[in-house]
Amino acid sequence: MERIVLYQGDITEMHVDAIVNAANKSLLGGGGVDGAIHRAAGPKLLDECKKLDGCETGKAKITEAYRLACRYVIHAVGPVWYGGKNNEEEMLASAYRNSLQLAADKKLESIAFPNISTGVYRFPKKLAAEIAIKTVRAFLDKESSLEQLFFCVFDDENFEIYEGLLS
Ligand code: AR6
Repeated sequence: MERIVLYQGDITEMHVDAIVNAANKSLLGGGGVDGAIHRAAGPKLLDECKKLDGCETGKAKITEAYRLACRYVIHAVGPVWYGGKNNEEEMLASAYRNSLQLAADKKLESIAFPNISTGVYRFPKKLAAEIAIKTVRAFLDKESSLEQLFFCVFDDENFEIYEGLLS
């Protein structure tokens, strides 16, 4: 079984233990994949998020998934791209790593990531994909409960990039 799988589609429909949300520091919702996740999960997700007191860039927090098909939502805060000299690369790697650590702490077996920071936050897509793949491979190489990791891409550009890098 392939441990890292490329999937194109809507992350809110994925039947995995946890989906990752590309959230912002407030954890109170927004547009893009964050908006889609909150819409699909229903208002109880926001109620739980309000109790979390936000989240720093590069970190992540976990909640229940309510009406979603998955069991948990891991809200990761990626960096806004300001040109690359503000520690953006390390912050993006850190967002992936901390999400994976939360999943491993709960002994989850499957997880799906969107392309964190590559939408509204303008992180260059190819560089973001290289960082994402390198970071998750390093994590999965350690002992981890995770048996399957999905890169859930939405747009064709990210699909092409991931297809090229993963093959
Ligand atoms: N399923 C999977 N991927 C999606 C979906 C979906 N339903 N919808 C969009 N994407 P973005 P960011 C992809 O902008 O750049 C929010 O307002 C999209 O094509 O959602 O990390 C938050 O509240 C892109 O490749 O997240 C923050 O304020 C990727 O998800 C801010 O945006 C990420 O795009 C975070 O910005």
